[in-house]
Amino acid sequence: MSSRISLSRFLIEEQRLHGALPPDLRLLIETVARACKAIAHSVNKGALAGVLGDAGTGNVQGEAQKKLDVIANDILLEANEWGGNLGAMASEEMELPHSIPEHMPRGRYLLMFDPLDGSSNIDVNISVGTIFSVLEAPEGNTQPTEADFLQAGSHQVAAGYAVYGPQNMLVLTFGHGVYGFTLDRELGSWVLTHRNMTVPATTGEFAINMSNQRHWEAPVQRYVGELLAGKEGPLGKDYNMRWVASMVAEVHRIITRGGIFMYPKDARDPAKPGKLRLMYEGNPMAFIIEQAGGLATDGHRRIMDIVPQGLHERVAVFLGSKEEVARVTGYHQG
Ligand code: P6P
Repeated sequence: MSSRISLSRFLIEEQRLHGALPPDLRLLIETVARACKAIAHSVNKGALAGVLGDAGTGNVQGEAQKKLDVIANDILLEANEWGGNLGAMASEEMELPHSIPEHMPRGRYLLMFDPLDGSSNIDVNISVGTIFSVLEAPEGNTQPTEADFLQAGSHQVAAGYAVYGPQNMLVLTFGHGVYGFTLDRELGSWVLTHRNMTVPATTGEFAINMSNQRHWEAPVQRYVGELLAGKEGPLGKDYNMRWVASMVAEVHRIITRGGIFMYPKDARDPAKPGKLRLMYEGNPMAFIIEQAGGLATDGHRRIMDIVPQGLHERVAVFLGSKEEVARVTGYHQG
């Protein structure tokens, strides 16, 4: 019987066999994974734990917070304060970075997270998730400022997401491929179930919120029009469409069976390059998708080449199967 490989064993073997994982980064990942287990527990209990519905508060994005947004954020903050491997954390839910308390040990890493992505789906029982990204503070600075977070996504040393769905899964990369773990709820452990996850290079499936069509830029209008034209159109094949309104669920589907996910710039707010957040959604998902052989651009350039100007910077996102992402990027540059 093939022995089950736990997350801890996988991380130690990565560290020992491939030297791919410094011990303090391994400990950080284990801490985040443990926090995601606690979040999964609350999400899975739902109404039984009285955690559905609105918190009655708003976040820095001006969005109404769900109770579980706040719960998930608090779980991640508390879990990561004592480990000694972080200088600071930044959350999509909070305006400023969260410093490690003075009496706690500090380290060289910076952790960013979207504690509960897609939380508008919580009350209707559709998959949601946690997204996280890890950077190293410049010169290992253990008293980092907001400016220390403003590094291009190509500087990430690790990224991952947990998807809370029919299965609870954790998907990780450290720059040496993408690995998936499924939560064994009886044992409460993440078990390696998907080695070297790879995005199929071609696809017949696209994901976009069609209700925004009239607000898209011309290249997107043209590209989506050609997808919808199907076999009779210039692309010569029929496409299917999906939209879950939960980026984690979309990315997980795409990394599993291919696809292209798009959240384009919207003419309703010309000042904003897009809806999604570069640091908490764009960069970690771009790292994972690229490590799985896909592409991730803002329509013009590689998402991971963008140098952020602020913690909550937005970005247009086109990511997934490289044939389709290259095509839509070509339309922007044509
Ligand atoms: P819309 C969730 O709020 C999110 O940030 C992503 O997870 C998701 O892909 C997108 O926004 C959904 O946006 O405008 O379709 O509700």
